[in-house]
Amino acid sequence: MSNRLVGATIFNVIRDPFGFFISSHVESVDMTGGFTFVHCADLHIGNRKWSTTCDDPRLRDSPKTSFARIVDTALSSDAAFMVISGDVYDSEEIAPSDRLFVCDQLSRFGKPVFICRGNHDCVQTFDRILPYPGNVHEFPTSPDTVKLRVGERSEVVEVTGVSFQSSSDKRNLATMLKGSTDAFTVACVHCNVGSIQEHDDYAPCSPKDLVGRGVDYWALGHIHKGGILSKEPYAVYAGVTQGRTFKETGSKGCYVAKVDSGRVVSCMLTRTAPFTWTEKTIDITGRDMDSILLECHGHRKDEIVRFRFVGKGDLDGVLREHPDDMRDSIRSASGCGWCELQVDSMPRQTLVSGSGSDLPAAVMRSAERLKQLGRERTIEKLCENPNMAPFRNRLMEMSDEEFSALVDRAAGDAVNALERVS
Ligand SMILES: [Mn+2]
Repeated sequence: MSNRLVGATIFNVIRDPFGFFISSHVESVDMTGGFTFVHCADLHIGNRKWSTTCDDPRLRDSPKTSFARIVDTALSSDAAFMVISGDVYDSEEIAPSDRLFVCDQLSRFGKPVFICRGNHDCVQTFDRILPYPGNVHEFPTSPDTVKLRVGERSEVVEVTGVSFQSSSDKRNLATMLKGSTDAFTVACVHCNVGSIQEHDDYAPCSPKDLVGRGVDYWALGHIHKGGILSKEPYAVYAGVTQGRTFKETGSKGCYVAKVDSGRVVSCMLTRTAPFTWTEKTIDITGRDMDSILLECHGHRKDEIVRFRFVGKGDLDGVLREHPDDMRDSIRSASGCGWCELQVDSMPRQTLVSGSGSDLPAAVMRSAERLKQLGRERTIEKLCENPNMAPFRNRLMEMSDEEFSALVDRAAGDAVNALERVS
C-alpha cells in the first residue's frame, strides 16, 4: 500500500489466534512508526543428504545453527514478526529432537511467526505430539489471513498464506491469495514463480500473477537460490538457509525487511549459514603446480569448495594418480575448510593426430575411428565386450558431448601410459 491509513473502521472481522492482536475496530492508524520483519524459507531441518565427503559434525547441525542465528537476527533487529515460507523440514522422517529444536527456537523468538508448508514438509510427523508454541500460526491448505498490530505506533499488518495440501501440489497457490488495499500485506507461500526448471514445478505461477493482488511483500519459498524477484510489489525468495550441495552456492540466510509508511524501505539478506558452498573452475593448460596452488588461494575457513579442473596438461595425471594428496595440498593452500576435486581435464597430448606408425598413434587412430562411427554404434561395439555390457544404459544416457569426451579421455589415458613406459 502507498497511503497512510486514515480515520476509518477498517476491519469488521478480526481473527486473533495469538491472543495479543488487534481489537475489532481500528481507527485513525498512523503508519509512520515503521517496523521490521524477518523472512526465511527452506530450512530443511533433518537433512541427511550432503553432497560432500566432509565429515565435520558441524555440517550435519548447520541447518539448525542457521535457524538459531535467524532467530538471533530477528531478536536483535527487533523484528515484529517472522515469516517462514515452507520446507521447514527436509522430510517427514525427522527425529523428535529436530522438532523440539524448531519449537524451542520459535518460542525463544516469542513474537508472531507465520508458517506455510511446502512440498518437503506438507506431511509432518509430530504435529500432535509436539505442537508449535502459541506464537506460531501455520496456514491451512486453503487461504487464510491474520491481522496484527506492530511497531510503536501499532500499525496494522496482515499476513496471508496457504499451505501445500500434498507433496506435489499443482494448484496455483499465489492466485489464491490477495491482500487488503488498506493494510500492508505480506503473502507467505511456497511456489515456483515462472516455473523455474531446476526445481519441481509445484504450485506454479507466473510473475504477472503476483501483481495487482493487494500484496506488498511476497514472502516466497521453494527456489533455493534466494533473491529479490521484483520490488513492485516486493517478491522475494529467501533461499535455502544452509546450502547442502555444490549447486547451492553463495551466502545463505534470511531477509530482514524494514517497512515505513506502508512501503518496504529496505530488504537485505543477512548471512546465517555456518557453511558456504563454492565452486571454482581452474584451467590446467600450460600451468605448473605452483601457479595452480596460487590460483586456489583466498578462501575462508567456512567454505566447502569444489575445484573443477579443465583443460589439458601434465597436471591431469598428477590429479588422477594422487587425488587425496592433491586435495590436502590444495585445501591447505586455499585456506578453505574442506575441498573436493573434480577432474574434468585431459592429459597433455603430444600426438595431436595419429599419423605415426607407433603404438600411441594407433591408439589415437582407433579413438578417431570410434568417434566417426557415431555414438550408438560405438556403444554397440564397446558392449560386445562382456565387461562393458552392464554399462550400456549408462553410456546411452550420456550426451554426444559427454560420450566424445569419454572416448578422448580413454585414448588420452592410454597414450599417456604408453608414453610413460617408453
Ligand atoms: Mn526446499
